[in-house]
Amino acid sequence: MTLPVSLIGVPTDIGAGARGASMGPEALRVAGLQPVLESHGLEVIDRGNLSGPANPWQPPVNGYRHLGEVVAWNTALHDAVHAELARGRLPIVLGGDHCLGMGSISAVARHCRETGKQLRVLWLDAHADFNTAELTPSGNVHGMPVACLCGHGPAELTGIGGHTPAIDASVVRQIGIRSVDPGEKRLVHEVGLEVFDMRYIDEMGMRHTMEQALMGLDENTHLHVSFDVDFLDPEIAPGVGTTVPGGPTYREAQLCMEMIADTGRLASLDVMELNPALDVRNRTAELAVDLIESLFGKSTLMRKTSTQT
Ligand code: Z70
Ligand code: MN
Ligand code: MN
Ligand code: MN
Repeated sequence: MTLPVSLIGVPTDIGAGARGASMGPEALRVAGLQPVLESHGLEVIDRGNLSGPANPWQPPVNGYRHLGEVVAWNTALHDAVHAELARGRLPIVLGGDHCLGMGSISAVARHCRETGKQLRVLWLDAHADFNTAELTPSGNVHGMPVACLCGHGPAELTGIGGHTPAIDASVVRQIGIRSVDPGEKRLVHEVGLEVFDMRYIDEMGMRHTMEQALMGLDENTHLHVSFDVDFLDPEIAPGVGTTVPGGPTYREAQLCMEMIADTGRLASLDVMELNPALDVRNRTAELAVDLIESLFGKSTLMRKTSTQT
């Protein structure tokens, strides 16, 4: 399954707690994302950047910062992602902060409903992104997208795909989690979200973790990966707004991506929270491109024998 790829830049940091993720799309382009994918035989079209409101950098109102602007960006992204899927293409969303996961995944979920596909979402992140207006310590909507997608949030956000909730919590697997706020933790437990946190990865290893997270996929599965670059250990990925120590190493992250590639089911991707203002000589962008290359099947010798059963 080698679907043609469409790159969609979404240059905003509207939901973030630091400015700069708005420069993420261009940093990924400068790091060579398109030619790297093309070198593996993929057909790639860069659709350029979406546009939307500027970041007014205001304090929270009723528990949300910039709610109207967040809705505007996510509505535009929903439409763009859905259009690519309807054309039979694989959208790669170049973020932008992770509030954009709402527009992207609501479109993927809608497409799955329309085509009878089974959805699986892998959420690679240091954070659970499961806050609500009542629980959030910051008001930053990039800490809320998974909760909103599961129906916990304001109607303007939970209804973006025209179907509330956009997804059931049971389709999500979170990997790499190591920073969850107290109220957020309660809600994650309440909805029974499946979380493979760093403790789990430390004890069981990345191979077993990914075997569990990818269990139950079949020919009818649409696999969506939402990759928050702060998933990675800050030693290797300093260019993000919210670094949390103790993340996956380079080797663990590579294995994670390779095992996803081996399923052959990847059908849409978000690359979020890359912040060039905080990066060192575009190093984090280059690492992200390197990992995306593995996600699309870059292999060293003998790859298919070791982890497939
Ligand atoms: C915190 C909050 C967050 C990303 C930071 C942080 C959330 N839980 N998400 N960086 N990607 O403010 O809600
Ligand atoms: Mn995130
Ligand atoms: Mn569709
Ligand atoms: Mn994060």
